[in-house]
Amino acid sequence: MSDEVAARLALAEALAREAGAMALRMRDDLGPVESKSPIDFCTAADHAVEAMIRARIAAAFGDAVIGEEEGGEAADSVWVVDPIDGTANFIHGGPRWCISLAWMRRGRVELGVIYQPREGRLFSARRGQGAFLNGARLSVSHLAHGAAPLVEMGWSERRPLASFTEALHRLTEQRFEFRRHGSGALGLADVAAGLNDAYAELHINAWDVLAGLLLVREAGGVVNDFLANDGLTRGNPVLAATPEIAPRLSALLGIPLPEPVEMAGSETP
Ligand code: LIP
Repeated sequence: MSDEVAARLALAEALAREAGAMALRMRDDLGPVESKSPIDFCTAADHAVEAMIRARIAAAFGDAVIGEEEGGEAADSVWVVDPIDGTANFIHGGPRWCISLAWMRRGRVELGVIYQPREGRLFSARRGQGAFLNGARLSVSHLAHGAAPLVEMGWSERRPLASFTEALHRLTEQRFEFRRHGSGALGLADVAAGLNDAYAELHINAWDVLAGLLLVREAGGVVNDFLANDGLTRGNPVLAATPEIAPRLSALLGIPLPEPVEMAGSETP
């Protein structure tokens, strides 16, 4: 049987670059933004990028797609796509936004690609074969920096603001540094790259995280079982961390980790 994962990984990397170039072009003539909630917006670029990605996947493989803007249904062979993650940053003109693509086969994430066009960073992982940034192998930090652990925490209106601020308070009490940057996918990619020591959010969607969670596992990190309890369609909390702080963060944030805590290259849910 031909290597169907390799063929899809090659398409995902090419698609991420093409989608990134499309989003950059459209940024120059953004048009009106569409409000999904008082702080959650999308643009014509989000819709156009997702439509292009869907069309190219259909032409190449005929696989199902679940996307942030047009939705979709689970299937044995399904892509999970965020056309522009970090849309608020994209709208405001900042660099911290990306394209995120993951492919699942029979319920297991086999590949993930995240591309940040403004910084030229292409993150890529295939299950069991490591995580890479522009071809260079990645590793989580293992706290090699010797400073306070840095946790990026996301938040959306899907959870009360108090739950977020209480979590920040607990992190601070435990001498963790924290940041919020508005793109869960890039927050996870930076854990895989050792630039964040952890990423957490009390509720986030599958299209924001599936590629990034595979990157973190393949870079030697620990992640929660995001797909449990229908996480693919309902979303879930997310926790991804360098192993040295994963148990403490799990207890502090109330996000369970699978037992035993597995390292990169083992079975991915
Ligand atoms: C974003 C997520 C981020 C979350 C933001 C937003 P979007 O996705 O990646 O983790 O905290 O509120 O949901 O909407 O930019 O694709």
